Amino acid sequence: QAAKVKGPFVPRYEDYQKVYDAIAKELSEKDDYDDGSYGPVLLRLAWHASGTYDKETNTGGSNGATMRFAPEGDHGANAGLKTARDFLEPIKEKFPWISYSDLWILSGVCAIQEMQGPKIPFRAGRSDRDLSFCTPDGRLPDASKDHTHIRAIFGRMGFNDQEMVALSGAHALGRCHTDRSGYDGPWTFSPTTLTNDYFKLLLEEKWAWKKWNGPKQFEDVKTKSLMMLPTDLVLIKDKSFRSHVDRYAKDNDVFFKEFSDAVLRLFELGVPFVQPEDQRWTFKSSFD
Ligand code: DDH
Repeated sequence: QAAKVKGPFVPRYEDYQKVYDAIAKELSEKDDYDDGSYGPVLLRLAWHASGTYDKETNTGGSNGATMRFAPEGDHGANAGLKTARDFLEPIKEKFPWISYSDLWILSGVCAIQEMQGPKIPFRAGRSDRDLSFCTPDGRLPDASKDHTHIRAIFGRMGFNDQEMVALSGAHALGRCHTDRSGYDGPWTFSPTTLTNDYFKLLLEEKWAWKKWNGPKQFEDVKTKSLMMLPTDLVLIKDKSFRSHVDRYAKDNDVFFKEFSDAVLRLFELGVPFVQPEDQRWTFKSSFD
């Protein structure tokens, strides 16, 4: 009689859904952070892990989770993201088989869906790499810059104008922190729910330079409780960007569809997947 041999554990859809559920549970339980959710900072971690991608050299991107190491973790743009990495540490302990790189991206997917955003289909297969894979500083956008910079940074990742604007809609979520970026305040009145309000507010509110001794940013003239970065205002000053802001402000469904497509692409940049494109997984949300 053949002995029962237990092969290596090969995680499947159900296993990743369990990780998703564990992140969603922590998100709903730890509701005393910031505006009531770790969701925005988890999304920012996934974006900053992915947004280092360079299509010419095929370096950077979410494969590797190299932000764990000092050179990249200490880049100015990544200030404050240790909060997100620490939040995920107990999850990693509970599911040691998942790579940090897949975990960070799965948590970005979970954050978007749990904050009532669209479904973001997911593929697994990222592997963690050592610090020799850290990307050089300066690959992520600088909020003080103009349209040339935005196109250079996102063009390097392979995105077009429409995708750049769609991705920027993530600023419906979360806030700026003076002790992280130096900027201050949220973009919308509902920073823990994904909506197209970022685009609506860009168009409908009057924006003026905030009078303070922090970095140059805008505030809404009416309530002075919302903010926009210089790079946010560029989206309504540049004609091509503006055409997409108009479309997204008018129709939340169009925004959700194009945001989902662009985020999916962002999260997959530079990852050598085995799982085929037509077999992505869509996870159930806690409220499905
Ligand atoms: Fe962003 N972002 N982002 N952003 N971002 C900040 C916060 C958040 C820029 C600058 C800043 C994207 C694009 C850009 C999120 C998601 C995304 C902060 C404040 C700055 C500064 C950080 C702090 O002080 O804590 C610039 C510049 C750009 C650009 O496009 C030119 C994109 C593409 C995304 C995305 O997710 C796809 C989120 C979420 C936050 C809120 C974080 C938090 O802790 O809250």
